Amino acid sequence: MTRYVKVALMGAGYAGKSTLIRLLTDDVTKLQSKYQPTAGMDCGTITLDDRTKITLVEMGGQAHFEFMWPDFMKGSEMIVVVTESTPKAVLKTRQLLKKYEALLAGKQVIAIANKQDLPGSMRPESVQDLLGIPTYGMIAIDPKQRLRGYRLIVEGLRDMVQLAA
Ligand SMILES: Nc1nc2c(ncn2[C@@H]2O[C@H](COP(=O)(O)OP(=O)(O)O)[C@@H](O)[C@H]2O)c(=O)[nH]1
Ligand SMILES: [Mg+2]
Repeated sequence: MTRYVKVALMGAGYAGKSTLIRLLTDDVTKLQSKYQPTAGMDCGTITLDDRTKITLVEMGGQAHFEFMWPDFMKGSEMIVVVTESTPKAVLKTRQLLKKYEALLAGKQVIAIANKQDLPGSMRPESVQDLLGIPTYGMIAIDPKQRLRGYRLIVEGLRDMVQLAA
């Protein structure tokens, strides 16, 4: 029987969650550059082995979807907080983390400092200082980052659930 391990992506709209899901889960070679806000949710699946699949679920970023976040978080083994790497976006992300602190407690939580290709981006270490959780830089529109992104998720999950090597 296939086991599904759920990973929830949270973060403000426009952070790059849908792009990250496409980067990690599809066969797409061309990553869409025109922004389409996610209505409700986006999701994709990574097949880890013949018994385990990872489902990446995006929690819709717009405020009117926030009411669904607690449910998404409860059922997830891991939460990936995606943020743009501008100081303003990072501070907003910090507020989100504070707001949902209680629901995140005891879960594997990492942050992705996305859009590192944009000039003036904060370095992942600086983002980590502000957010207080392990933070990794990312360029979700760059197909070359696919393996690295995949590893971040799989290694993060390894601590939480017993996955086959
Ligand atoms: N320059 C740059 N743009 C990105 C990157 N990741 C995503 N984007 C763009 O940012 C916009 C919002 O991305 P999307 O994945 O829809 O954000 P979401 O609202 O968090 O799901 C889109 O136009 C993406 O192409 C990145 O690493 N670098
Ligand atoms: Mg989206």
